[in-house]
Amino acid sequence: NTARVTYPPVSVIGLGMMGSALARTFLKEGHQTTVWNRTPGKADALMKQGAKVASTVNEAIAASPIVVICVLDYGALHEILEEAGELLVGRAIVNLTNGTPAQARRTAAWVTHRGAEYLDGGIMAVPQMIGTSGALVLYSGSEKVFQTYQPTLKGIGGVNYLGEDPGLAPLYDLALLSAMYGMFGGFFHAVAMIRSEQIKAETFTSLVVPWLQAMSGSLPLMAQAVDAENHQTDVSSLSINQTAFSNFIEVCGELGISNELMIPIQGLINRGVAEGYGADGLSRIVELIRNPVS
Ligand code: FVH
Repeated sequence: NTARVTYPPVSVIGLGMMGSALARTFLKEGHQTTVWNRTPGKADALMKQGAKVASTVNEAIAASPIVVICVLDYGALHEILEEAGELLVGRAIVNLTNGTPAQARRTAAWVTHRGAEYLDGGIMAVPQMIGTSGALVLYSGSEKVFQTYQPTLKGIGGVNYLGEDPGLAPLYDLALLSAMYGMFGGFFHAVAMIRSEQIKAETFTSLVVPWLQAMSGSLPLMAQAVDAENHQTDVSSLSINQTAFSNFIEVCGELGISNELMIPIQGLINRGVAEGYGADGLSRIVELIRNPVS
């Protein structure tokens, strides 16, 4: 039943690469946008585009009912918010700083205790994507803030509200980024292999992209296996992967490249086989990660 506010004034705190992109987008969308950054020079370009530049954090917070914060980490966020005191009362704090679920939950409790409402967000985009349909921001925390300011938040990119638990957005964010880093890691290792034989990375990459696209098609089936806790396979067993993996490690020696990215995966496969799961498929690795050896 909360009223939707289409163009409320917005304050943006933190004008790094991401914060500046957010402020630019709010300005383009037609919001009165007030900005603050620890290092003042970073506000100059935004001022020329019509932003009001606050000379203090408190001035920025006082300027708008919704305050979007995007700084280095939660340590910086708390340094900033601790200055605000009574000014926080009644405001919507939307924190788009990268952090952990526990950090988000603690911060939500801290902010709420001071009379404000807290919405956490995980930005699944780089600054250049902000304001385009390619950007997605995951939100969790105050549903009232999400509903009230949804039209404003949609200016940044697509929205996905995950629920009242403020820890959910950073959990999904870090999990999605983990998947991304896994893909990048595999790609970097593969390119290092190819380059050691003087083959152009670009030539090779034209094979990598469709290969990874084809392999990503197996992820929903693996997810089903994880949810069902049934890792039986007619595709590829841990045992067969264990045998293949010794080739992945041996080729590093042959090519004179590092095996640092491959060793942890080999360790998990070896542990799975040693624990009696050799006939299971690769999805068993999720259980091995969830049950680390102490
Ligand atoms: N850039 C990206 O692609 C990613 C996309 C996904 C989300 N991340 C997260 O966004 C947060 C900010 O990242 P950023 O790219 O804007 O980072 P920087 O350009 O390095 O700017 C950092 C800003 O933080 C301010 N800051 C740092 N420490 C403090 C402090 N103690 N007190 C107040 N402000 C602080 C810094 O201020 P200054 O150095 O200019 O004075 C910048 O405004 C981050 O969580 C990413 O993980 C971005």
